[in-house]
Amino acid sequence: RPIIAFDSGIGGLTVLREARVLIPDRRFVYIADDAGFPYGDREEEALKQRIIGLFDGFIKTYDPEIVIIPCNTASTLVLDDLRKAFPAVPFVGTVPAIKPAAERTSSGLISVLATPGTVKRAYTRDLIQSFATKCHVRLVGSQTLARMAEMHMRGDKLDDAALLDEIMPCFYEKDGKRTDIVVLACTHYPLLVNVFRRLAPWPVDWLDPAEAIARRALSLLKPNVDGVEPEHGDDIAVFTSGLPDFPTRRLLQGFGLNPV
Ligand code: DGN
Repeated sequence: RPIIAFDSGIGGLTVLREARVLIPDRRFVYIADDAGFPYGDREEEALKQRIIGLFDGFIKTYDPEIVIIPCNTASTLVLDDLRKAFPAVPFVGTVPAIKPAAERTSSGLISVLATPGTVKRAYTRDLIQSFATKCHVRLVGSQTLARMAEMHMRGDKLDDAALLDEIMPCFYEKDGKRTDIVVLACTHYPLLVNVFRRLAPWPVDWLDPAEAIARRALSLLKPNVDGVEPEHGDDIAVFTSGLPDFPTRRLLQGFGLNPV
């Protein structure tokens, strides 16, 4: 039984690459709902129904051992509903790493860089209330960064000034202290992290949850009793919901993955 990983585009690959390292003995099915991309500012109820409807088909078709949702915008919206709708399947979500950031910060000033959807979710506010009341947390929603990440992976030249505009609100000072952690709360953003580092007005810890998500997924798997490892090149099947000429397909091919 495979592991499904699901995102609106290629951002989930930042988690998938960690998961494949930690879990080499399983088959992965990566599904990109690129026909629905970007999820960032979609109306909540419609997006919820879309994702639950898609999963109805995925669960029947693949009978996955577990499902990873390497997408903050989807996880903060439908994780609970998916668990209720498919109680037999363990779901591993990806939600803003506010708790680890609150544990790690020295200045007490944290930023969460996400999509507008993730920023406005009750789920995100609850995380702050539960784990970060002693810190100052600034939520920064970007409408364009996920798309910029996809363009960057396609080889398009990035507009440094436009990108800096998007990340700049993450950097603030208070009582002589500065932001020291920026949570990458959209799985597309680690694809741009080297550029973020280059443009940042001062160094911060860019917190990428990918490895933690992969560990969580590993902890939920049953031992692979037959010890059969997938053949290299056969361990990932990739599906996209868009038309064959959708850019996501070319992007995935750029990663050496063949969309079906
Ligand atoms: N990669 C997704 C996330 O982590 O929120 C969302 C990207 C998008 O659809 N805007």
